[in-house]
Amino acid sequence: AVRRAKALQITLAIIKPDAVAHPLISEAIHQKILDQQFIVVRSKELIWRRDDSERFYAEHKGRFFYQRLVEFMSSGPMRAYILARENAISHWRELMGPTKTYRARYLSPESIRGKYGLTDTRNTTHGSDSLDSAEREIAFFFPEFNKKCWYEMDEPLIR
Ligand code: RTP
Ligand code: MG
Repeated sequence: AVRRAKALQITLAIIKPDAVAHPLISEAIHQKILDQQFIVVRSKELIWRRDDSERFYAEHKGRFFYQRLVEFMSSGPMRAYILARENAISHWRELMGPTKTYRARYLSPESIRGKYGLTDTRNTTHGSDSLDSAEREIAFFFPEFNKKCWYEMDEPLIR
């Protein structure tokens, strides 16, 4: 059967500074991305300024963890990916496991956060939670990325 490009969904994934700080952990997460048949559409390592962090997490402004989240995410290098796959958004979130480390350890010990999460804030990874947030977050990290162009250009390659 021909696997149509239309079935591919794209999402924004981040390996956060806590995981990038540990080469074996970031490598294991990267390997998981490949093992799970995601197509790595784009990836880059970068360091956020504090105001990048504040803008990206604006929806959490006022929550008790906002300051620590913003500081943590601008504390060192991270790796951002555009990943493509069928059901990329939900599949990546499933692989990450629950946000909170104690939940991840008990409910989903094989998940990325279950294995490597340090705290509820330093929890290894991020993934877009909807089509709208994927679009916004991809544009945030990769403003030059043209989704329509990528789908059209690569369709013959991914059948
Ligand atoms: P994510 O955005 O990373 O996919 O996780 P999520 O939707 O499940 O979690 P969300 O509630 O949106 O929180 C975003 C990020 O804020 C940090 N956080 N720290 N209690 C805490 O200290 C706390 N709660 C959340 C985490 O880094 C979380 O991923
Ligand atoms: Mg979220």
